Amino acid sequence: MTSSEQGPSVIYRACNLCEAICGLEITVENNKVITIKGDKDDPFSQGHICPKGTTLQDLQTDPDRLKRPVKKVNGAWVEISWDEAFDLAVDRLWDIGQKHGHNAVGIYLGNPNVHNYGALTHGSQFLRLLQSKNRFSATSVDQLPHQFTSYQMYGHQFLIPIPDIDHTDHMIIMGANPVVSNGSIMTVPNVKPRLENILKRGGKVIVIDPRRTETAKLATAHHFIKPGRDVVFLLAFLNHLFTENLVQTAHLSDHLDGFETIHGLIKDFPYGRVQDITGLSLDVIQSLAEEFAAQDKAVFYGRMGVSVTPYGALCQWLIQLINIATGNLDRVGGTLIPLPAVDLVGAGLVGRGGYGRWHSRVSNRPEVCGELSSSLMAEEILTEGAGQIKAMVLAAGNPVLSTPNGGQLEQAFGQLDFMLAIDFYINESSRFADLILPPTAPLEHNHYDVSFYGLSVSNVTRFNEKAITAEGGSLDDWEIYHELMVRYLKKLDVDKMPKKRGPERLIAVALTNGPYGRRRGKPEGLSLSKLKENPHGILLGDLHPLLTKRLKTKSGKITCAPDLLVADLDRLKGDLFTTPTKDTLLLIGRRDIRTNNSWSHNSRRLVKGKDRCVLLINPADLDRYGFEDGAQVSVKSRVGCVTLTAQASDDMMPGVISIPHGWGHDRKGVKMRIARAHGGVSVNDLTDEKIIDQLIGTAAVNGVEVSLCAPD
Ligand SMILES: Nc1nc2c(c(=O)[nH]1)N[C@H]1C(S)=C(S)[C@@H](COP(=O)(O)OP(=O)(O)OC[C@H]3O[C@@H](n4cnc5c(=O)[nH]c(N)nc54)[C@H](O)[C@@H]3O)O[C@H]1N2
Ligand SMILES: Nc1nc2c(c(=O)[nH]1)N[C@H]1C(S)=C(S)[C@@H](COP(=O)(O)OP(=O)(O)OC[C@H]3O[C@@H](n4cnc5c(=O)[nH]c(N)nc54)[C@H](O)[C@@H]3O)O[C@H]1N2
Ligand code: SF4
Ligand SMILES: [Mo]
Repeated sequence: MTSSEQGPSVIYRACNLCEAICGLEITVENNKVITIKGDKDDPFSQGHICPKGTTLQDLQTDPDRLKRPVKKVNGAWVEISWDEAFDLAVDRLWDIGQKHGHNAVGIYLGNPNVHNYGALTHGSQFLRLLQSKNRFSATSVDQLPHQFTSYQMYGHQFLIPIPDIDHTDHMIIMGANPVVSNGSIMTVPNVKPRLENILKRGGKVIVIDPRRTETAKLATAHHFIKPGRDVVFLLAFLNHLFTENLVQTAHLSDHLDGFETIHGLIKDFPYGRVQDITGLSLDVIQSLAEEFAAQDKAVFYGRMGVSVTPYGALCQWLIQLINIATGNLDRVGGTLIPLPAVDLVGAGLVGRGGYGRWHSRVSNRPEVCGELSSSLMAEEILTEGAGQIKAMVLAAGNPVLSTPNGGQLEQAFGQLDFMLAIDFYINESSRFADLILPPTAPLEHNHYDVSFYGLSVSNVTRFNEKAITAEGGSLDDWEIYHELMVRYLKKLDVDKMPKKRGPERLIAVALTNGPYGRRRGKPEGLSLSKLKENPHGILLGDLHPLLTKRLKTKSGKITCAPDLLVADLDRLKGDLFTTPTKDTLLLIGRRDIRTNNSWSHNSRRLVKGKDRCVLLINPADLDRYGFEDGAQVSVKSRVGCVTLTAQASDDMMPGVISIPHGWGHDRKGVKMRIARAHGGVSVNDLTDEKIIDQLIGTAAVNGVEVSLCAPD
């Protein structure tokens, strides 16, 4: 060892890759990661880790990861200095905004932003300066129905009730696969044993899913459902609670506004048609409802499979109503609201939500919770006229692979005057950029989970220092945004520049002012230094009933029948209940334990082995189409066609096929060598930007009508 080299040290840190936020134990020597393991002393995740956690090491050493800004010159990438890059970015965005108006600069924010506190704090400050109404994000291919429903019913988009998984006796899981996804809108490291514990307590886990998933396999029971039809199941379930007098709003009774109108709104649907529509008999649904109502502690939980469908908002509303009608909302063993140490909602640090405060230019579709549907992005770029998007800022996102009709978006991105990407990869989307600003890798910056402690099944807090010091010049996301902001403010002739202060300071203030803070006459209370002294994290206790005290509605009560959702029931009457169910194949998605949306495939460990980008299909359907197991098949939708290997699986509901998202890397200009060599196809070359939830614009990437044919 030379004098400048150090012996190994151990750093504890939360994994930033998915919502489970597992504690990691990272051994570092000479600024290099030696090992990554689960942190057994983390009071929340207790040593749990999945295969992705260890591969943060691969991301750290990936030679394809950018460390310095790159500019496209005659189609080739050229490294430039940070100064030149910041000037170029702001000059171009400013000029385009001046020439064509603020809305000519569009913004797309990807999922990793919510896992990166500096991007959240400083990104929003810079992006607000751009004053563009053309703001898009992964939210509208994801959890928008949860946010919208909470905004409508509880008065704040982030007052989202979370399943009290550790205390419930009965859990219905509709359209989620937590055993693989590790939980979502439910931060729950180590979810599998927690689900198994429900069974050990003598309780039940019931899964409703068009695929017999990994979660379904450990459940008490699994029921297939036709994709996109959950809303009908939920109506029949809720209606049965009313008709059988099983409704017991219990402790909620004084807090409900409009609940008495609900039965009248839903009782006249032609429930005789339910089996036709959903594939599940009315009897089964009714007995599930009776069983649910009979439990002391039960929770109904629905996630991606119900959210990203044409009726996602209605589904999430009905799920809230079922939990209310059975007295399980805001109750131990039902659903509860976390009380995070950095309390964004309580401190008023995030907006309540909104609807229709502005509309999209081309299709006149409403803004929802501060953004427009990502399904509208391509048309806003491609359709000429005043207000057309001419430039994009793409931050931590890969919409070509993650939003519907990726092919059309490629065409749109190809004709922009300017694109700035803030990303460390040249991937399927950022390859269209003119300039890429690469932030530090996750282990190279401090970390606090601003978002996920607010969605967590226990109250918990943890601050982590960086494990590695960045080499090669990359800056943290917040530093990038700060520099952009300073230059933009100069353009605006602002004299007083914001001080360069990192997100850590904001966390320190929010912690001490927060519900557990040192300032509240509690010298033992939380402060940033206390968190730094406890790198494994501090458990702040179980969730407890709190929602009724935190409601942000004008009436101070739960709005059970919001006008927009009630009106949307009419769409259903004129839609699912009247159109005959067609005999086409319906496409759904799939996640795999070794994937993380579109950006985990440049790690050899995560792509090795059997091809995972395959089409799963029921053997009877494969036969019906005349294909052998393992054959190459082409799948066609209105917008595109992809060819991949078909794999027969009894786990698929007849009439339904499944293709995972986040693949399709073998495209010209993608500079991720391992990912390209394991390219796969993109399911979002099949999903249709025209099929959205008409109320809030969420992309319906589940339940897409497709056909199969032999490859040309
Ligand atoms: N068909 C179908 N489509 C889907 C889904 C589905 O189930 N089916 N799921 C949807 C869901 S839930 C989601 S969340 C979206 C995800 O969609 P996106 O957020 O658009 O895409 P990601 O694949 O998460 O890409 C993240 C990008 O951020 C970069 N990145 C990672 N960390 C950082 C960082 O700290 N800073 C910066 N600046 N960049 C970073 C990565 O290099 C990568 O390019 O996909 C959605 N699309
Ligand atoms: N390994 C891994 N983990 C991840 C991610 C990842 O890419 N890989 N991504 C992370 C992200 S960003 C998110 S948002 C979460 C998502 O977390 P989850 O929602 O738990 O994950 P999905 O696997 O998308 O689960 C959706 C389920 O819905 C089913 N489904 C599809 N269509 C329908 C339908 O119409 N009705 C019903 N009832 N079910 C349907 C699918 O078969 C699938 O089992 O996962 C996170 N965790
Ligand atoms: S489940 Fe895996 S990817 Fe998710 S936080 Fe834990 S280690 Fe990271
Ligand atoms: Mo997501």
